[in-house]
Amino acid sequence: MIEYDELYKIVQGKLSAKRFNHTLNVINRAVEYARVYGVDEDEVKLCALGHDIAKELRDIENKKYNDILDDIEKVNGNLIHAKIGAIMCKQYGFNDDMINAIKYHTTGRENMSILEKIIYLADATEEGRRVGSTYVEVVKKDINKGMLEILSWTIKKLLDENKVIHIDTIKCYNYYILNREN
Ligand code: DGI
Ligand code: FE
Ligand code: FE
Repeated sequence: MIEYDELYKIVQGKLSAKRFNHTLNVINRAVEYARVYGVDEDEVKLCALGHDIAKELRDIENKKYNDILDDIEKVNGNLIHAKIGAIMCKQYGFNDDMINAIKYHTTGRENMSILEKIIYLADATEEGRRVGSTYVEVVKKDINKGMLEILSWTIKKLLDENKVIHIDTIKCYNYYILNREN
C-alpha cells in the first residue's frame, strides 16, 4: 500500500488549494470519528486523503473511464469522481474496504462498513461544511442516526434543486429508515 506522504503529494498535485484544504479537513474529521469508533486510523487517513482524488480530472481523462459508469453517473459530474477515484486508489494498493469507502463516499449504499460510513460522514461534516458540520455530535453519538440525518438532508436538497438522485443514494436512505431503532 502507498505511503501517506507519497499519496499526499500526488493528491496535492491533482487538486486546487480549496479542494485540497477540504481534503485536509476531511482527514481531521475522519480521524475524530475513527477514535470514537475504534477504526484503524492509518486506513481512515489514507481514504480521507484519497477520497476526492478524481474530483478535478479533465473531461478527456474522465472519458477513459466511460465504460465503468452507469447512465446516471455519465451525466452527473458529482457522481463520476467517486467511481474513478476508487479505481485510482486501487492502483495505489488500497484494500477492498478502502476502495469501497472511496467508491461510495458520495452516494452511500446499503449495509456500509464502518470505514465507509466514516468517510461518507467525514466528507459531509468537515468543518468547512456550513450545514453538515452541525451534525458532528450526532455522528459521534450514533453513527447510523448520523447517516440518516445526512442522507435525508442531501436528498431534500437534491429534490429542491431538481437534481437526479442515484439509486444507491435512495437505497442507502431506505436502509437506515428500515433499520432504525427508534
Ligand atoms: O466531492 P465533495 O463535493 O467533497 O462531496 P461529495 O462527493 O459528497 O459530492 C457532493 C455532492 O454530490 C453533493 O452536492 C451532493 C451530491 N450527491 C450526493 N448524492 C447524489 C448527489 N448528486 C446527485 N445528482 N445525485 C445523488 O444521488
Ligand atoms: Fe467527493
Ligand atoms: Fe469531498
